[in-house]
Amino acid sequence: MTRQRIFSGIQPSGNLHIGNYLGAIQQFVGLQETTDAIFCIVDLHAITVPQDPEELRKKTLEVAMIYLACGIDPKKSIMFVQSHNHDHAELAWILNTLTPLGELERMTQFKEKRQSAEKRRGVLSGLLNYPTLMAADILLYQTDVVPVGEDQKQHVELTRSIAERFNNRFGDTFMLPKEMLNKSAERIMGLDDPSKKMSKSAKSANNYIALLDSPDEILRKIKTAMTDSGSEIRFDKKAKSAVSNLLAVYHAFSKESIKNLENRYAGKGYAEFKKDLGEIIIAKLEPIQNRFRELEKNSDEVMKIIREGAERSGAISQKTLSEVKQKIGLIA
Ligand code: AQP
Repeated sequence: MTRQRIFSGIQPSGNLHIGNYLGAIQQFVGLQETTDAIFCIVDLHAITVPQDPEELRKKTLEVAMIYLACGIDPKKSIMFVQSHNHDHAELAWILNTLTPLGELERMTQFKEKRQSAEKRRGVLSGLLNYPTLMAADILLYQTDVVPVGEDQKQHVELTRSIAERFNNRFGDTFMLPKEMLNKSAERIMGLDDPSKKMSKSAKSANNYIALLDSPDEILRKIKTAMTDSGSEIRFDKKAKSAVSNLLAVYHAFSKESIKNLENRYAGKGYAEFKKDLGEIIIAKLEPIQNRFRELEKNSDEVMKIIREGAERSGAISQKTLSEVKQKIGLIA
């Protein structure tokens, strides 16, 4: 039986946090054992909002090191930087010419990011076209499954309709991909605002626990994380959204059931619960941080891995792109 192809990406747009880890990277590590896995550092997506070039260079290499430190193994998967494989930008342009404006304007992420962009420098058309670039990323590899957090589900659905439209118009070309969510951590919410998802572009670093935060920083952020009225530690997303989010994080890291956690902390205050949670996060992140520090000393080796990854990804994407170009009438 042929292995399923999976593809996913992360933007080098800020400090990777436990939402990115639990919602995405942790799944990637397991999936590389049983699937044909491709992981991308989507730098072309990261420039759809105002960015600092020096920071982008630094963060791109940092995401590569975090992938490796979390357990992505280049012998089992392909790992590369999006802009190193030009097929992504080329297919994205072609897909843009086939995607109605209204479909892009309806995307929740665009609507949310547009609001903060408007306050700063105005909305860039790249932000609107983000989902067609993401569709190109996925469709170039004839991807079966896209492991993502819940916030990206709508973009995978759009990818499917773009692929269907292309297949109907030009004949069967693209696989129709499906999203795969990590049910226990599909949407980790912000520590300072449990009504919005944890996000690396949040205004305050108190919104998230970065994968590279120090133990002191982690304890401080958990200690100051929002809680709800009443001291009960109970999972109830509506009435106790902040505590429910902390319980979800606790469960995702410890694998202990929410019911067990509720029983264990019955009659105890937030302070003890938060202290234990902080310590669990520190213990889970410690080996990742240690491996990251080792990789930092070997950045040439990391560059070699991503360059080889770009070549290996290009060998696959080239086949799809050539077929697309031929089908839409571009001459070779
Ligand atoms: N809060 C979250 N809970 C669960 N999963 C999440 N992901 C992001 N935030 C959460 C998943 O992480 C992967 C990488 O995300 P991305 O870099 O493509 O950008 P994003 O989805 O827009 O995530 P951020 O952290 O909010 O970044 P910024 O602030 O730069 O936009 C995706 O699979 C995502 O679903």
